[in-house]
Amino acid sequence: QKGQTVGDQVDYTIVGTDPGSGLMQATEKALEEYDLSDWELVSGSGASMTAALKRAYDKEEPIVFTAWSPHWKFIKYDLKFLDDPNLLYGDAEEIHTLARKGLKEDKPEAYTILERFHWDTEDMGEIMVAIEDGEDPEMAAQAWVDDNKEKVAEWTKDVPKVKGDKIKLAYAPWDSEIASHYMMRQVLEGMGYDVTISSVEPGPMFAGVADGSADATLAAWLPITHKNYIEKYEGDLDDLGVNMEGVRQGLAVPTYMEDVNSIEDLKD
Ligand code: PBE
Repeated sequence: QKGQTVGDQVDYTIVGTDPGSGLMQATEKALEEYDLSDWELVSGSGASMTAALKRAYDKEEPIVFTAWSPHWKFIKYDLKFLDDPNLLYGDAEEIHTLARKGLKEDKPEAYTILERFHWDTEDMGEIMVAIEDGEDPEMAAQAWVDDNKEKVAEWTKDVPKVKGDKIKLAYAPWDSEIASHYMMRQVLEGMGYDVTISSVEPGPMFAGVADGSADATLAAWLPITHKNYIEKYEGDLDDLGVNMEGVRQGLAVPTYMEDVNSIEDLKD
């Protein structure tokens, strides 16, 4: 609609994701720092966010939403992140693997695999798209493992198999982390582990690894996204390093919103 600001078009609403996520925390801060006090950030879930996106996208209607990559939405739809000149969403984010204290001594085989685990955004994207297309997550994860034996063999090389030892991975149910945790469950089961993957909210995910009720998580986005959680539990968990580079979070819009390219454009 000509003459309307982007705020008018979308009712000054940003479609958000789950309340405990780093992305929501960063967006609250962005609204302050970019002077967008007349905008409202609406929380929901990853699923409610993609449902709203699908509704808008199918009708080519305007929408401003919280987004992250890798995510199947960037593969299925033409979307763009809005520039973030003040870098409130970070610059080069990475995903880290975290383990509880003592895992290295208790389950050295799993620890070694988790420490070596590294893949890229296309790998994760394959599993995410398969799940979004309706495949069962376990089947989608196993298909990736079967198709990527060499990559998996780099993580498991010379690691002895175990006999049904239990291990528990905690994750928040973001599509990206559903993909990584289902994948790792298949790998660890292949090594003889009895694996539980447990879906929790972001706070309990970090708390669980810190208090030892979970053995590990593959889902720590750093240095910005989960900064608050990491600072809270510093010293209570082990950072096993980066499992994926080149990840990103921020605000996004469909590319058909041609005049909106920066968070600063939301002010007009
Ligand atoms: N996310 C997906 C998470 C990390 C992975 C961007 C929604 C978050 O904001 O905490």
